[in-house]
Amino acid sequence: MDFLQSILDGNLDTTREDIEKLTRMVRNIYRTKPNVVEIPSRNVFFVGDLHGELDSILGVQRLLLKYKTHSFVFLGDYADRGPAQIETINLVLALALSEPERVLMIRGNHESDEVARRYGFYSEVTRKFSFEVYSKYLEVFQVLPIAVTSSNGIFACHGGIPEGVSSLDEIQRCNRVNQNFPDDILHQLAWNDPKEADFRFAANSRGMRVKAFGRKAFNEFSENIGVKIMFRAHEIFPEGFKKFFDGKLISVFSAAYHGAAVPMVLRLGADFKVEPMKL
Ligand SMILES: [Mn+2]
Repeated sequence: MDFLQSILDGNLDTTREDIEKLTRMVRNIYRTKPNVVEIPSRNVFFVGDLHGELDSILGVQRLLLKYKTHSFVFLGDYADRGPAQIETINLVLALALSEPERVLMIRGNHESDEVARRYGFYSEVTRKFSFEVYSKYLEVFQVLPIAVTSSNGIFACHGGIPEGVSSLDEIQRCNRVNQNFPDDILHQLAWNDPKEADFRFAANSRGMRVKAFGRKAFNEFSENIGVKIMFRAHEIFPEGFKKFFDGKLISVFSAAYHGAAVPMVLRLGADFKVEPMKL
Protein backbone atom coordinates (compact mmCIF):
# COMPACT_ATOMS: atom_id res chain seq x y z
CA MET A 1 0.00 0.00 0.00
CA ASP A 2 2.84 2.34 -0.84
CA PHE A 3 0.58 4.64 -2.83
CA LEU A 4 -1.71 5.09 0.19
CA GLN A 5 1.15 5.92 2.56
CA SER A 6 2.53 8.32 -0.01
CA ILE A 7 -0.78 10.25 -0.10
CA LEU A 8 -0.94 10.25 3.71
CA ASP A 9 2.62 11.61 3.74
CA GLY A 10 1.44 14.60 1.74
CA ASN A 11 2.31 13.61 -1.82
CA LEU A 12 -1.00 14.73 -3.25
CA ASP A 13 0.00 14.92 -6.88
CA THR A 14 -1.77 11.62 -7.54
CA THR A 15 -1.83 9.70 -10.80
CA ARG A 16 -4.85 8.31 -12.59
CA GLU A 17 -3.84 4.85 -11.38
CA ASP A 18 -3.74 6.06 -7.77
CA ILE A 19 -7.24 7.52 -8.06
CA GLU A 20 -8.53 4.32 -9.63
CA LYS A 21 -7.10 2.31 -6.74
CA LEU A 22 -8.35 4.74 -4.08
CA THR A 23 -11.89 4.91 -5.43
CA ARG A 24 -12.12 1.16 -6.03
CA MET A 25 -10.97 0.33 -2.50
CA VAL A 26 -13.24 2.87 -0.81
CA ARG A 27 -16.16 1.72 -2.90
CA ASN A 28 -15.56 -1.87 -1.84
CA ILE A 29 -15.60 -0.92 1.83
CA TYR A 30 -18.67 1.32 1.58
CA ARG A 31 -20.95 -0.53 -0.80
CA THR A 32 -22.17 -2.95 1.88
CA LYS A 33 -22.79 -0.33 4.55
CA PRO A 34 -26.40 0.56 5.39
CA ASN A 35 -27.82 4.03 4.67
CA VAL A 36 -27.60 4.85 8.36
CA VAL A 37 -24.40 3.64 10.02
CA GLU A 38 -23.99 2.96 13.74
CA ILE A 39 -21.16 4.96 15.34
CA PRO A 40 -19.63 4.96 18.86
CA SER A 41 -21.60 6.78 21.53
CA ARG A 42 -18.79 9.12 22.59
CA ASN A 43 -15.42 10.52 21.54
CA VAL A 44 -16.47 11.42 18.03
CA PHE A 45 -15.36 14.32 15.86
CA PHE A 46 -17.79 15.73 13.31
CA VAL A 47 -16.25 17.40 10.27
CA GLY A 48 -18.36 19.77 8.17
CA ASP A 49 -18.06 20.91 4.55
CA LEU A 50 -14.47 20.89 3.20
CA HIS A 51 -15.15 22.14 -0.35
CA GLY A 52 -11.69 21.57 -1.70
CA GLU A 53 -9.75 23.34 1.05
CA LEU A 54 -6.57 21.43 1.67
CA ASP A 55 -5.67 23.32 4.86
CA SER A 56 -8.88 22.06 6.45
CA ILE A 57 -8.33 18.39 5.69
CA LEU A 58 -4.69 18.66 6.75
CA GLY A 59 -5.98 20.05 10.05
CA VAL A 60 -8.30 17.06 10.42
CA GLN A 61 -5.42 14.70 9.62
CA ARG A 62 -3.43 16.24 12.51
CA LEU A 63 -6.39 15.71 14.86
CA LEU A 64 -6.61 12.07 13.75
CA LEU A 65 -3.00 11.56 14.80
CA LYS A 66 -3.51 13.39 18.08
CA TYR A 67 -6.86 11.88 19.17
CA LYS A 68 -6.17 8.18 18.63
CA THR A 69 -9.18 7.04 20.66
CA HIS A 70 -11.66 9.16 18.71
CA SER A 71 -13.78 8.40 15.67
CA PHE A 72 -14.19 10.90 12.85
CA VAL A 73 -17.37 11.38 10.86
CA PHE A 74 -17.06 13.46 7.69
CA LEU A 75 -20.43 15.01 6.94
CA GLY A 76 -19.90 15.42 3.18
CA ASP A 77 -19.21 18.15 0.59
CA TYR A 78 -15.58 17.23 -0.04
CA ALA A 79 -14.99 18.95 -3.38
CA ASP A 80 -16.55 21.74 -5.50
CA ARG A 81 -15.79 25.43 -5.12
CA GLY A 82 -12.37 25.36 -3.40
CA PRO A 83 -8.85 25.57 -4.83
CA ALA A 84 -7.65 21.99 -4.16
CA GLN A 85 -10.63 19.79 -4.88
CA ILE A 86 -8.89 16.65 -6.12
CA GLU A 87 -6.17 16.80 -3.45
CA THR A 88 -8.73 17.33 -0.69
CA ILE A 89 -11.07 14.51 -1.64
CA ASN A 90 -8.15 12.14 -2.28
CA LEU A 91 -6.80 12.78 1.19
CA VAL A 92 -10.24 12.16 2.73
CA LEU A 93 -10.47 8.88 0.77
CA ALA A 94 -6.96 7.91 1.89
CA LEU A 95 -7.80 8.61 5.53
CA ALA A 96 -11.02 6.60 5.24
CA LEU A 97 -9.02 3.69 3.79
CA SER A 98 -6.16 3.83 6.24
CA GLU A 99 -8.36 3.95 9.34
CA PRO A 100 -11.67 2.33 8.36
CA GLU A 101 -12.52 1.56 12.00
CA ARG A 102 -12.57 5.19 13.05
CA VAL A 103 -13.05 7.29 9.91
CA LEU A 104 -16.40 7.41 8.16
CA MET A 105 -17.46 9.45 5.16
CA ILE A 106 -21.11 10.23 4.60
CA ARG A 107 -22.72 11.82 1.56
CA GLY A 108 -23.39 15.52 1.15
CA ASN A 109 -25.50 17.19 -1.51
CA HIS A 110 -22.36 17.90 -3.55
CA GLU A 111 -21.65 14.18 -3.84
CA SER A 112 -23.89 14.01 -6.89
CA ASP A 113 -23.29 14.27 -10.62
CA GLU A 114 -25.76 17.14 -11.13
CA VAL A 115 -24.18 19.30 -8.45
CA ALA A 116 -20.54 18.40 -9.17
CA ARG A 117 -21.07 19.38 -12.81
CA ARG A 118 -22.21 22.85 -11.77
CA TYR A 119 -19.80 23.74 -8.98
CA GLY A 120 -16.37 22.78 -10.24
CA PHE A 121 -15.45 19.18 -9.48
CA TYR A 122 -16.47 17.84 -12.89
CA SER A 123 -14.46 20.59 -14.67
CA GLU A 124 -11.44 20.06 -12.45
CA VAL A 125 -11.30 16.27 -12.84
CA THR A 126 -12.01 16.22 -16.57
CA ARG A 127 -9.44 19.00 -17.16
CA LYS A 128 -6.68 17.25 -15.20
CA PHE A 129 -7.67 13.67 -16.05
CA SER A 130 -10.73 12.48 -17.94
CA PHE A 131 -14.43 11.77 -17.77
CA GLU A 132 -13.55 8.19 -16.90
CA VAL A 133 -11.72 9.32 -13.76
CA TYR A 134 -14.64 11.60 -12.83
CA SER A 135 -16.99 8.63 -13.11
CA LYS A 136 -14.80 6.69 -10.64
CA TYR A 137 -15.54 9.36 -8.05
CA LEU A 138 -19.26 9.15 -8.86
CA GLU A 139 -19.09 5.44 -8.14
CA VAL A 140 -17.85 6.28 -4.65
CA PHE A 141 -20.45 9.03 -4.12
CA GLN A 142 -23.35 6.70 -4.74
CA VAL A 143 -22.31 4.18 -2.11
CA LEU A 144 -21.61 6.67 0.70
CA PRO A 145 -24.02 6.31 3.64
CA ILE A 146 -26.44 9.16 4.24
CA ALA A 147 -26.52 9.40 8.05
CA VAL A 148 -25.13 8.05 11.31
CA THR A 149 -26.72 7.12 14.59
CA SER A 150 -25.64 5.75 17.98
CA SER A 151 -27.21 3.71 20.75
CA ASN A 152 -27.32 6.76 23.05
CA GLY A 153 -29.12 9.09 20.68
CA ILE A 154 -26.64 10.74 18.32
CA PHE A 155 -27.93 11.44 14.82
CA ALA A 156 -26.03 13.18 12.03
CA CYS A 157 -26.43 13.81 8.33
CA HIS A 158 -25.28 16.50 5.89
CA GLY A 159 -28.49 18.53 5.56
CA GLY A 160 -31.37 17.75 7.84
CA ILE A 161 -34.58 16.07 8.83
CA PRO A 162 -36.75 14.83 5.95
CA GLU A 163 -40.49 15.36 5.85
CA GLY A 164 -42.74 12.34 6.45
CA VAL A 165 -40.21 10.07 8.14
CA SER A 166 -40.93 8.65 11.59
CA SER A 167 -38.47 5.73 11.85
CA LEU A 168 -34.89 4.91 10.92
CA ASP A 169 -36.22 1.92 9.00
CA GLU A 170 -37.82 4.24 6.48
CA ILE A 171 -34.38 5.73 5.79
CA GLN A 172 -32.66 2.34 5.76
CA ARG A 173 -35.08 1.06 3.10
CA CYS A 174 -34.26 3.83 0.59
CA ASN A 175 -32.08 2.97 -2.39
CA ARG A 176 -29.07 5.32 -2.37
CA VAL A 177 -27.19 3.78 -5.28
CA ASN A 178 -27.64 6.52 -7.83
CA GLN A 179 -25.35 9.28 -9.13
CA ASN A 180 -28.00 11.79 -8.07
CA PHE A 181 -30.74 11.90 -5.43
CA PRO A 182 -33.95 10.67 -7.07
CA ASP A 183 -35.24 9.52 -3.67
CA ASP A 184 -36.96 12.41 -1.85
CA ILE A 185 -36.05 11.19 1.63
CA LEU A 186 -32.33 10.89 0.85
CA HIS A 187 -32.45 14.17 -1.06
CA GLN A 188 -33.85 16.01 1.94
CA LEU A 189 -31.38 14.40 4.35
CA ALA A 190 -28.61 15.83 2.17
CA TRP A 191 -30.22 19.22 1.46
CA ASN A 192 -32.60 20.44 4.19
CA ASP A 193 -31.80 23.31 6.57
CA PRO A 194 -32.91 23.96 10.17
CA LYS A 195 -34.84 27.11 10.94
CA GLU A 196 -35.37 28.47 14.44
CA ALA A 197 -39.15 28.67 14.06
CA ASP A 198 -42.22 26.83 15.35
CA PHE A 199 -43.39 25.26 12.10
CA ARG A 200 -42.81 21.69 10.95
CA PHE A 201 -41.66 22.17 7.36
CA ALA A 202 -41.56 25.16 5.05
CA ALA A 203 -40.29 26.03 1.58
CA ASN A 204 -36.54 26.45 1.10
CA SER A 205 -34.98 28.80 -1.47
CA ARG A 206 -32.44 26.07 -2.32
CA GLY A 207 -35.04 24.35 -4.50
CA MET A 208 -38.46 22.81 -4.94
CA ARG A 209 -37.44 19.48 -3.41
CA VAL A 210 -35.71 21.09 -0.42
CA LYS A 211 -37.35 22.03 2.88
CA ALA A 212 -36.61 24.11 5.91
CA PHE A 213 -37.39 22.16 9.09
CA GLY A 214 -38.53 23.95 12.24
CA ARG A 215 -38.68 23.10 15.92
CA LYS A 216 -41.84 21.00 15.60
CA ALA A 217 -40.34 18.73 12.96
CA PHE A 218 -37.12 18.48 14.95
CA ASN A 219 -38.93 17.57 18.17
CA GLU A 220 -41.16 14.98 16.48
CA PHE A 221 -38.26 13.34 14.66
CA SER A 222 -36.16 13.35 17.84
CA GLU A 223 -38.95 11.72 19.82
CA ASN A 224 -39.80 9.10 17.17
CA ILE A 225 -36.22 8.09 16.52
CA GLY A 226 -34.75 8.69 19.95
CA VAL A 227 -32.42 11.52 19.01
CA LYS A 228 -30.79 13.37 21.91
CA ILE A 229 -28.29 15.37 19.91
CA MET A 230 -27.99 16.01 16.20
CA PHE A 231 -25.09 17.20 14.06
CA ARG A 232 -25.22 18.49 10.50
CA ALA A 233 -23.18 20.65 8.11
CA HIS A 234 -24.23 22.25 4.79
CA GLU A 235 -24.45 25.92 5.87
CA ILE A 236 -21.70 28.46 6.43
CA PHE A 237 -21.70 30.48 9.65
CA PRO A 238 -19.02 33.09 10.47
CA GLU A 239 -18.07 31.25 13.70
CA GLY A 240 -17.89 27.91 11.87
CA PHE A 241 -20.75 26.42 13.88
CA LYS A 242 -24.21 27.30 15.13
CA LYS A 243 -26.56 25.82 17.72
CA PHE A 244 -30.28 25.38 17.05
CA PHE A 245 -33.24 24.20 19.14
CA ASP A 246 -31.75 24.80 22.61
CA GLY A 247 -28.42 23.32 21.58
CA LYS A 248 -29.85 19.96 20.57
CA LEU A 249 -28.81 20.47 16.95
CA ILE A 250 -25.38 21.80 16.02
CA SER A 251 -24.37 22.83 12.52
CA VAL A 252 -20.66 22.75 11.63
CA PHE A 253 -18.62 24.09 8.70
CA SER A 254 -14.97 23.16 8.21
CA ALA A 255 -13.87 25.37 5.30
CA ALA A 256 -12.72 28.99 5.53
CA TYR A 257 -14.24 30.31 2.29
CA HIS A 258 -11.65 33.07 1.89
CA GLY A 259 -12.03 34.21 5.47
CA ALA A 260 -15.83 34.17 5.53
CA ALA A 261 -15.86 31.51 8.25
CA VAL A 262 -13.64 30.11 10.98
CA PRO A 263 -13.06 26.50 9.90
CA MET A 264 -14.31 24.37 12.79
CA VAL A 265 -14.90 20.77 13.80
CA LEU A 266 -16.98 19.53 16.73
CA ARG A 267 -15.72 17.05 19.30
CA LEU A 268 -18.35 15.09 21.18
CA GLY A 269 -16.89 13.84 24.44
CA ALA A 270 -18.69 12.04 27.26
CA ASP A 271 -22.23 13.03 28.38
CA PHE A 272 -22.99 14.92 25.15
CA LYS A 273 -20.44 17.60 25.95
CA VAL A 274 -19.63 19.29 22.64
CA GLU A 275 -16.34 21.08 22.14
CA PRO A 276 -16.05 23.25 19.03
CA MET A 277 -12.42 23.21 17.83
CA LYS A 278 -10.74 25.46 15.29
CA LEU A 279 -8.85 23.65 12.53
MN1 LIG B 1 -23.94 21.14 1.32
